[in-house]
Amino acid sequence: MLNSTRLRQLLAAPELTRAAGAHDGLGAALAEEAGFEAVWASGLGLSAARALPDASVLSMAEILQASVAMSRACSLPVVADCDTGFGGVLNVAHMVREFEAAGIAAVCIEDKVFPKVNSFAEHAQPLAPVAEFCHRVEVAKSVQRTADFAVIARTEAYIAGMDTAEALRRARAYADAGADALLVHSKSAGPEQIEDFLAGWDRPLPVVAVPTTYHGWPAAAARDAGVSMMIYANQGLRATVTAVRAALETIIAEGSSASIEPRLASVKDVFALQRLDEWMALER
Ligand code: SPV
Ligand code: MG
Repeated sequence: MLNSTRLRQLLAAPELTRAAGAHDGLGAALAEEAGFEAVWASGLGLSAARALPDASVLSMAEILQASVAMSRACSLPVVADCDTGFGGVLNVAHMVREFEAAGIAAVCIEDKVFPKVNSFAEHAQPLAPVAEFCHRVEVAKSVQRTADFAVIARTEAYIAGMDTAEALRRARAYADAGADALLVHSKSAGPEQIEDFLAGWDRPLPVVAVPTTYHGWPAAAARDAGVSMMIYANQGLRATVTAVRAALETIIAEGSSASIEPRLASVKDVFALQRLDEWMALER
């Protein structure tokens, strides 16, 4: 089954789909091992992995290559965070064809202005005009070659300080332009904005949420409120920073890694994630 078909099934099912943010194949393999149903190729994660800002610095080819590495490393569908679409509508068309041909299940584009900066950064978050973003969605949908490849439209209305009426106005327009799902982002401490949005949502499109700041919202409550997919976009990345920092600081402070060895993954564990045995069996 194509990854795109699998994602479509997940989004149509009554159960909540949980996607884990990742930035490499190892992160995708860990997402699958933990029981997630999808992988989010995170722009924040991919740029942070290179210690670069999430500010439209990475090229489409870099995001594509990393997304493919994640897709190869697991059997889950990958949703690629494609920011604003890497330029004009021609870039959007090229992007759709490349990600689709590479077996990525879906791309997500957001209604900010290129170059964008991460939604949590305390910088201006200007939005594109609705008609312009609708054109992007229409072009994206018009150039795909397989039926199930999905284009997820993301509104940053709340991120830009606008209200639910504006978030819904934008989301409805993107749905009517042909988007397959709608991601509504929020940086508030609780889920109230998402709940308000869902209360007014009157299109058949699945709604996607990213519980970074409203992390106390349980998956079951989100499902009951009408969310189809939750993207845990950066919890893995942040866990990595904490764990690596603590381990490396300990080695410098204590002169050895002895005290933390019980908490470190074994080399054997790493080999298993690399599927070393499967690979070596090819030689026999
Ligand atoms: C990302 O993971 O790059 C996202 C989600 O776009 S967020 O960082 O929460 O904006
Ligand atoms: Mg992003």
